[in-house]
Amino acid sequence: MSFQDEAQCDVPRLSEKHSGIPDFLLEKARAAKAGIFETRTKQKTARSRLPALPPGVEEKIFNDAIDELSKELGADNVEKNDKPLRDGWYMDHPNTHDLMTVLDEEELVPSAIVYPSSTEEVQTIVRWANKYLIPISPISMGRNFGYGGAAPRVRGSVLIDLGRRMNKILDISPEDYTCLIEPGVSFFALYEEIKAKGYDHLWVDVPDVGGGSIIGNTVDRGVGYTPYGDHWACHAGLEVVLPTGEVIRTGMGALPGNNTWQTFPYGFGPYSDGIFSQSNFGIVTKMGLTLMPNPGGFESFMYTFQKEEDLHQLIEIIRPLRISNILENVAQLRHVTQSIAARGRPRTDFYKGEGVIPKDVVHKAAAEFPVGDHSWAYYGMSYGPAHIRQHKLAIIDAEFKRVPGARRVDPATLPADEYFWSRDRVAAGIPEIDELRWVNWMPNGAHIAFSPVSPIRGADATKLFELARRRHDEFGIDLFPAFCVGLREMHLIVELVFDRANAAQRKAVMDCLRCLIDDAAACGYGEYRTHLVLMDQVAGTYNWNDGALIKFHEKLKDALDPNGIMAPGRCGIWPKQYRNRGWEMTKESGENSQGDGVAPPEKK
Ligand code: EUG
Repeated sequence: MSFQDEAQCDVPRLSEKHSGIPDFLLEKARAAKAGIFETRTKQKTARSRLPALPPGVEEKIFNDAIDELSKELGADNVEKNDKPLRDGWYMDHPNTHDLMTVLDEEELVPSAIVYPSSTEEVQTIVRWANKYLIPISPISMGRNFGYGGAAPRVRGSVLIDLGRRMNKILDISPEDYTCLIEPGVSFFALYEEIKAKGYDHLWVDVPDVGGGSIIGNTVDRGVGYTPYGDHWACHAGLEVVLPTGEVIRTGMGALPGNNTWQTFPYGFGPYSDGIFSQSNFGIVTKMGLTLMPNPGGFESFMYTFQKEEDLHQLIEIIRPLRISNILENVAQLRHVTQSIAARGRPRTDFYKGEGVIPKDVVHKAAAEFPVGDHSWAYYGMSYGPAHIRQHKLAIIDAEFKRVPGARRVDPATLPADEYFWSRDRVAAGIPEIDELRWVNWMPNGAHIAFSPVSPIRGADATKLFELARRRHDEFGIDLFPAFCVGLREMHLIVELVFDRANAAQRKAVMDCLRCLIDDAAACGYGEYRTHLVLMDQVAGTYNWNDGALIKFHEKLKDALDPNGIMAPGRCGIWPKQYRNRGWEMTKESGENSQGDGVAPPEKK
């Protein structure tokens, strides 16, 4: 299919496909797709780097192994990744590569993709991988965009696409406000099911875009925007297939006949769930999740602040309000450049010059939109009945207005398609698709995130913002920062948007990110999450006491995964077979993701 043909086909529906769009977002998704294809020039080309084989496995042995697995799972459920790579877009995304690739698109590709239908079949695949020493890389749905999408870290791994056939909502408990789900359940799907069942008293917390897997997002420790925004903190119970093929249930799930798996997350003994988030120690096949009670009312609010320097004072005001829960949700504080880009128009609509878009151009554009000119915009939500909201909103208003030039934006003045309303829905647990729009800033738009964590302090916010600004100016990249304020910390999310068909831009973005990570670490900041190609560098910054934590992870890895087959390199954790062979990606390794083979199997 050419990209012109791709542009023609309709958006997949949730009623037809586990990863599809719910009907209520269909028109919006069609419009989003049209916007993306309007500026797409990247052509699909023939593959130039075939075959992609697992390291250390000869082609003949690989082919025999794949045939054997096809017999076990059915030929339809095992496919080689040897056809031209089709990018699609957010709603029709590839599992063959990273749609938002920052490297050559053929660098991080699996050799084959397999589709298990059950936990037992996942065990079968894991045992098969151990037999042939083939690295496997699980995805739930593969929508981890900005952090690697569906791609494996080791080229030639066999990708396990869990979501296609394991996408059941196994339970929703309207009494306990919990659910139990499989990897292929998206935020869209759970939201729709709760609505269909008429459970109006249950809310789902959703991230900026709702197409992703709930399990995938949660085990990568993603965030959403209601008081239940810390997804990992809100999960309760896992079922995990270990790298040697055994299956365990954590917490109360280990007690046969229990009825508390989703209501008491800890069980008895060590709390092992943590090692299955941001790791390569197991494949999560089921997860419990607590659901928020409908708060009985909600009201979004938005304030704008005029000067970039207001950031310091504002963050100081936010901290006590957030910790005391007057500010109740993971709100976003967004920079004006991103607000402009969120309108979904290409940068060239605003500016045709080279280099970073000038400030006066941004402010002039902002002044013409309904919200008006500003430097920062705070999007928050107050929950509960009107009289309770009023109490909290009055405190917030008095505090925010201490910043000279602070302005409350009256939602009644904002048209229905204004970005504010998309934030309003997300903070009310209604999934959205709008967030994608700033990717259109560039033709063939792609994004990759720099996501450092800091305390909620003005000095830290300013330091990180200035650090990001300096490096973006140096590398000629427009700066899109948003602060997401948790309870006692904030995630600064800087999305670097680039043309993925432009090798020079991809390199500038990579070079910029490598500098940002080092700069941040030099000031004591670390990332909460990162892209596959940056995981070694980020893991390397968490190196207190001569890398004691990294060594501990390696010890766990070698004990749990003696053959080193489970997602080698993910989160910077390499099994012993790969260590000291140059697999780590650093500034020096450039675009090369591959080391010098793997150690041969030990004689038994
Ligand atoms: C976003 C938010 C994230 C993240 C990546 C992207 C949204 C962009 C809070 O976490 O990790 C504004």
